[in-house]
Amino acid sequence: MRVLILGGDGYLGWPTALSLSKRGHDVHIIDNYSRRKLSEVLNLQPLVTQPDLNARIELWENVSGNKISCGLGDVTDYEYLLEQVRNFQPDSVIHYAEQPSAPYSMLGYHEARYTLTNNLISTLNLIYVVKEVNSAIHIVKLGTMGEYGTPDIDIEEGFIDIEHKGRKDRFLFPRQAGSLYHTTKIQDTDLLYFYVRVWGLCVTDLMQGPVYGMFTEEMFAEHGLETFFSYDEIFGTVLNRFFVQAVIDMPLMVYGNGGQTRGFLNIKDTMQCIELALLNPPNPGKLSIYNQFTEIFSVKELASIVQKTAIDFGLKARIEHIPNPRIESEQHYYNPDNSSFKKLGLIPHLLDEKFIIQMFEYVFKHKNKISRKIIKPSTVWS
Ligand code: USQ
Repeated sequence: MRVLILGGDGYLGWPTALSLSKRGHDVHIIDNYSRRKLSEVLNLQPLVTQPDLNARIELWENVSGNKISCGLGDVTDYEYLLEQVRNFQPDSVIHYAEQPSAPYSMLGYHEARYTLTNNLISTLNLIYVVKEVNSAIHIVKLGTMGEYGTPDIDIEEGFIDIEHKGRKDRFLFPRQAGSLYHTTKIQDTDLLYFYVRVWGLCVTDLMQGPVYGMFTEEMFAEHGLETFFSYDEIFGTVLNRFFVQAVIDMPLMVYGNGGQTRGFLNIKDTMQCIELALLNPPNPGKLSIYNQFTEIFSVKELASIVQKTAIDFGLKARIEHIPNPRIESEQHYYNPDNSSFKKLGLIPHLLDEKFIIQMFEYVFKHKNKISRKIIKPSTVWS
């Protein structure tokens, strides 16, 4: 399969490129380094600085013998994206090229505007380019479980049948986001669903939960091929942050009472889900929505799991509940369906002690690079 990855230099984009390349697909990456630039501007560097895209690709070629091609450019530039897609002629496009951080989108007007324009225009451009070049191209779009919010009913995979005053119809599942970032993902889904209906496009929208870890089969084997590992308050996600906090003897920072519950997954399972989605495109004119997570935890449960392993490992890992910088429900019902990927063959890598120790060991190796001052949250929603 010829696969174009938009945002192929990022936390998930880069390992996806390696994973698909290893499995024999032809991969082309587009990236404008926006994630690197935002980290630099905010002075929030990932734990380890990674080589630039051309250097990473060369390293991969030396290790695997497989070629990956790339374009350094911006997918919000319509003409650029059109040229790249025309030249590469992909069977599928994976769209990761979005501003991925909820706290970043809440920093202020300029950050909100950047998130909104970057995320929506990149999606709109992709839709128009696919229509122009070949409307059979399968679009695989990264959405988020956060589109659904935390409703007091079971969460279906994308759609819900509603009976109202004696009549029935099928709708997108109601969405209520908890940040501007999550709101842009809802708007992406609406855009895609609209153009699927009017132009018969072929789209899979993946509602992914928070991802943790960094070792995929390809990255673990060879040093220098790792993905970014962020632990700061803007780009770090909760479990990855707990690993770093435990290693440097900082308390594990649970926001509020920690009853916030989400569907989590190991980065290895993101790789599996992406390939399963690519291999199972919907029919033209159909939007497939899959919920992409493997296990459900509250934040305080996660903190206890990390603490238990940390103590066995000789660390203290005190848990501290700090005032919640976000506006979100801290105690709620949460029962989302995730059966589609299991039916397609996903074999989950569940969170266990062995994995947590592997993460501690990785962080320990780079302990001297950790900046304590970028960990405490200062971005507030209100
Ligand atoms: N949290 C803490 N302590 C921390 C960091 C976060 O208690 O140090 C809490 C937050 O309040 C929140 C939960 O942990 O309730 C998850 O926060 P997060 O920062 O790990 O994840 P989030 O901001 O929701 O966003 C991440 C990714 C985003 C993806 C999303 C999936 O950055 O790209 O879409 O996870 S989901 O959460 O299902 O919407």
